[in-house]
Amino acid sequence: MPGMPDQPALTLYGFWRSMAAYRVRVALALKGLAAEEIALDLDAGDQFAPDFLALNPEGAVPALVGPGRPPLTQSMAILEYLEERYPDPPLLPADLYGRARVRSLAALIVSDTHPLIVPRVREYLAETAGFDEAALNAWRAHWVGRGLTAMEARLAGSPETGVFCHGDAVTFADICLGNLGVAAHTVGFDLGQVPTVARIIATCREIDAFAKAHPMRQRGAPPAAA
Ligand SMILES: N[C@@H](CCC(=O)N[C@@H](CS)C(=O)NCC(=O)O)C(=O)O
Repeated sequence: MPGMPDQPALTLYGFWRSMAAYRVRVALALKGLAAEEIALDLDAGDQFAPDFLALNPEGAVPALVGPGRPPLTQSMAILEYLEERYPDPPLLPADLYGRARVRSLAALIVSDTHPLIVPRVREYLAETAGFDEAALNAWRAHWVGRGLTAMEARLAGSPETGVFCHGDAVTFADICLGNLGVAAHTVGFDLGQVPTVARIIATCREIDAFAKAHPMRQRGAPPAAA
């Protein structure tokens, strides 16, 4: 497995469509780290298999397993771990305010947008709250659109925004924005409405680490769903 010469063997439990696994995949690649990926099928309920629940009792991906320690879960905790353990290249700014701004932008997506569209929420809406397919699609489009619009307002209105979300280097915020861009495509959101967001997503897509992490390039992705 290619990667840093003396890096420990890493195993990433993911799912081709998972936004949270995408974040870890991009961060690993940007840090030059290799991980073997075990592909779960969340649509088939693999996240509730006893073997996987032993790794993450929450029943969610990603989980990152390394030698000699329990699994790490929660994508942003994993990113923070990678950042401290492998600081080069940095994915957070050097200054305190910059780090807080980047984490704030990331949280808008990771904490306030993504949780509303995960499978367990969609399943609850369908099975308990009576949502049909159209209502589910409207729900997902609403929250993805709201997240993208809020990101546009944050980014377009800030002097700290540069080539990327914060200045001219990739940070956690771009990793999170990249996967919201994938969700935008899924719900048919026109990125023309959010030009700053669209520009940054397009710039990120030119970077190998982002391109290779794209859901449609993962094992398990349906060939026709591009
Ligand atoms: N906040 C968590 C989110 C984890 C999460 O919900 N992952 C989704 C896939 S993107 C999942 O495994 N969902 C399983 C389910 O909802 O049943 C993180 O960032 O790691």
